[in-house]
Amino acid sequence: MKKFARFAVAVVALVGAAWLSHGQAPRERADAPPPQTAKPRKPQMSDTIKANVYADNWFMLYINGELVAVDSIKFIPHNVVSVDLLPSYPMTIAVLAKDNADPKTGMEYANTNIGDGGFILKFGDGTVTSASWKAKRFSWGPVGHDTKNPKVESIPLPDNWYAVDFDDSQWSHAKEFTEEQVNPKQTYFDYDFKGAKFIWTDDIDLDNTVVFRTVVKTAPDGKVRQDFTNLNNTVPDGPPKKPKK
Ligand SMILES: [Ca+2]
Ligand SMILES: [Ca+2]
Repeated sequence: MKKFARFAVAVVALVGAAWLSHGQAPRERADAPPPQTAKPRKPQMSDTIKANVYADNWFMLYINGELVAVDSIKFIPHNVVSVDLLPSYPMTIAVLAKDNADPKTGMEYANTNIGDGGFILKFGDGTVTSASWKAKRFSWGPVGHDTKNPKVESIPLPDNWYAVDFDDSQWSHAKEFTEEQVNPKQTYFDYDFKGAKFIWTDDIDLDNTVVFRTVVKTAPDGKVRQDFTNLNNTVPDGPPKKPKK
């Protein structure tokens, strides 16, 4: 009986070892071929994401150091700019936003009114504006709400404010504002901004030129997307070349 028990244990061990070996995923086995890398291909529109942007009153948008959108209307009517983007992560987003303001008085409508700003953005990958973004003002006025003797203060915009490696670590975070505070026009409601927050620097009335920056490390919606950044360094899915004779 003892002999049979030892035999049974040995058989179970052998079968178990064989099963374990068989059950291993092929790429985990030493003799398996390396996993195939994705073949370079040309990007298609299905690889892009939609960017919806609304600014009171104007913006320019840089992604990874490249200019990708400029608001085509400086002042009114307030418009939504909707463009296609080919995303690449990490994604550095930098925005120059301006409230409509006379550069000498900080006011609008023939220097009779202090206008307010506001900026909101949503990308098809789930990227949205929020207080997690960095923000800094570069021009503000009329200082102290003094409309009788209006003065504007400004600091120069750094040359590389939109660059990926620009250091914004000392900047404050953006402040979120409600829809009621910004009071966007109807066109805003015709586009998808769900989950995005209106942002500006601290004073939505007096701060007239501001810069926002953020880095989106991975796609917020979790979708894995091919990176086409170095497309010009490869020959994507072209027909095989004829061998030279
Ligand atoms: Ca203003
Ligand atoms: Ca405005």
